[in-house]
Amino acid sequence: MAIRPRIQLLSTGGTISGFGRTATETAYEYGQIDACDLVATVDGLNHIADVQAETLFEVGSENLGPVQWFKLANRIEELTASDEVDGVVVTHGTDTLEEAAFFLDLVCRPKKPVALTAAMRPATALSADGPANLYQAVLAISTLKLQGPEIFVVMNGQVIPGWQVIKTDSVALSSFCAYPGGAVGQIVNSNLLANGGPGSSPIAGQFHDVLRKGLELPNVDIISLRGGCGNRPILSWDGTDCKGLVIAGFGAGTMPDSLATKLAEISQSGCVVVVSSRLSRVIVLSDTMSPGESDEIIPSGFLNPQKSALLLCLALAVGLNGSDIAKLFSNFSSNL
Ligand code: DAS
Repeated sequence: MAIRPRIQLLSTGGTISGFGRTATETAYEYGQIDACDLVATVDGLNHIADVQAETLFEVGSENLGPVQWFKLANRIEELTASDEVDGVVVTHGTDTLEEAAFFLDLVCRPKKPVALTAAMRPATALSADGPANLYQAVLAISTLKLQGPEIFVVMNGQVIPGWQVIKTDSVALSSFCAYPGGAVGQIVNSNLLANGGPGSSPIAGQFHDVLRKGLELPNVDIISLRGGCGNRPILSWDGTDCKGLVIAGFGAGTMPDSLATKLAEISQSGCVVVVSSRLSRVIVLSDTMSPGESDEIIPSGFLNPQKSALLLCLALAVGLNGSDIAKLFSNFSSNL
């Protein structure tokens, strides 16, 4: 047998490792399956790789945040630096998978490919998607086509650059897609059809110091707008310990004029303000935002509010000022 790639599996919890009460319920208990059990549920996995399993956490990803992201990122750096490891697969919840993947892209400098995967249905569900997703994630980074030291998300047969992944549906198996680009690979049975596009963001690993020095991430809030809100969301916002604020505005970054006026005051008081959109496929540019928005207010490009908040958080953690942060966000609105 050809030497099989050595893949390390890191399990963090989520639906993929959950048990439902019946095969037709999507509600489930977390952490019912540890990493070793997850591997055992996937027939044929040992034909494509030698998988070693490790349980990092056993929680829903709605409860994961900077503490766990740092632990996961450090473990990925450690494993991918090892000559004994050819790649890392992370099983994760779906709800904050896009933040975790973007965080890893920005702070990690992995030496081998990393694939995150998850499941929309618990392991006990009829046609559970977890085992196929796990198989495909291992396959994706075991083939020679995706050997770049990059972060990918593999879901429902799609190989997606980690930083571009968005969750678009609460329950559909096809919930994850790449935005604004496209998938860099499609898996059919045991074949990876890869167009080999880049998996890393334009600023991949730029915040490696945050990981290396264990810098604290400052608070950044997101305010989501609804029609007719006027400036009330800002009047009721307690921004005392917030150095950054992201607005999930309408369309391509519009908002009520009265709110734009308040935001201009906030941005001039030292709080860095980024405007994104409440839509799932976002484009906010300086000339698409509301006219009253001041020059200090930063358009998010095609980053959705949660990714904008993460990038703003990291930028503030390393001490960047407003104009440097604006340059950072421009990486996500120029041609790639
Ligand atoms: N509880 C959610 C999570 O862990 C569900 C899931 O995994 O899909 O993200």
